[in-house]
Amino acid sequence: MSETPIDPTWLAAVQDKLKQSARIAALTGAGISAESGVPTFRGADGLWKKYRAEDLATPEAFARNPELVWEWYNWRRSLIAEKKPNPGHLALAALEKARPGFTLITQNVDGLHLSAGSRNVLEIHGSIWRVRCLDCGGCREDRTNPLPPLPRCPQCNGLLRPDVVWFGESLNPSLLEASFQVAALAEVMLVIGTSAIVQPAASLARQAKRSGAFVVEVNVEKTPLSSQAHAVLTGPSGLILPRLIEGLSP
Ligand code: BJW
Ligand code: ZN
Repeated sequence: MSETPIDPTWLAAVQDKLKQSARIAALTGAGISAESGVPTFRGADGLWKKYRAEDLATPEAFARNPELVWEWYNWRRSLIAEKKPNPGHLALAALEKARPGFTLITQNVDGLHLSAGSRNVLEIHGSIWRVRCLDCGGCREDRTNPLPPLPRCPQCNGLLRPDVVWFGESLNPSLLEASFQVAALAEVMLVIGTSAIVQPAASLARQAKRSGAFVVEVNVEKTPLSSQAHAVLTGPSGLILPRLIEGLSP
């Protein structure tokens, strides 16, 4: 883990902004769960270094070889099942308690924000803990581990798929619309642990900035968003987020 000290001037500036603001939004990515031990997608140890997205995270891949895709999701489900929220997740749950106008938009499918106690959460890439029937469209939570190699719908016996958003698929339109609205109304937008390259999620920060939000990036590395953000806090979110909410009262 990086030992880079958090820039005290920026830290104080962002703490002040949070104290003054009622409508706060956050967009999180895989980086916030990295300190819980959940692998990210890009970067040296990222999933896309070992696995090809084209083989595992597209509707075409699932149509070609659903067993292979389910094998990968069963492995990820077993890995995530053992993981716990880290201080970054917990800080965002505490921020929601202090600011009821706080909305959390997450690209993560691991469910760790909900485990941490966050309630106002938009899971725009779905959840690895839900399954959806290809035939009847029925969708439900199922934490069975592992699921059978080709799990079937209890209602109609259709093939089930993970209820996540793969490349080339549209996001749920009402969740997406709600997310852009949250971004447009936010006074402060925290963008945490995302490489900010996957669309349309990456556009949410730009939308927030266009609408006048103070945009804060929290990441261990620079991203395409860094030059656009008003403040860039470089370091692990599990260290930075608890500091950001220090002294924040309802
Ligand atoms: C830390 C840290 C610590 C580490 N503390 N930080 C060309 C141009 C533009 C767009 C496209 C294009 N070609 C195709 C597209 C569209 C495509 C897209 O954006 N592709 C890009 C790769 C270019 N998007 C889509 O297909 C989306 N649908 C769509 O657009 O529909 C309309 C359409 C269709 C077809 C064509 C055109 C339009 C759907 C995207 C679905 C993404 N799905 C996945 C898998 C979800 C299911 C699953 O998990 O199994 O979502 S892919 C993966 O990427 C996952 C993530 O949610 C998403 C974003 O990744 P994230 O969260 O940012 O993680 P990383 O790993 O990239 O970054 C981690 C970050 O954390 C890094 O910055 C680290 O530094 C940092 N970090 N440790 C703080 N401790
Ligand atoms: Zn069904």
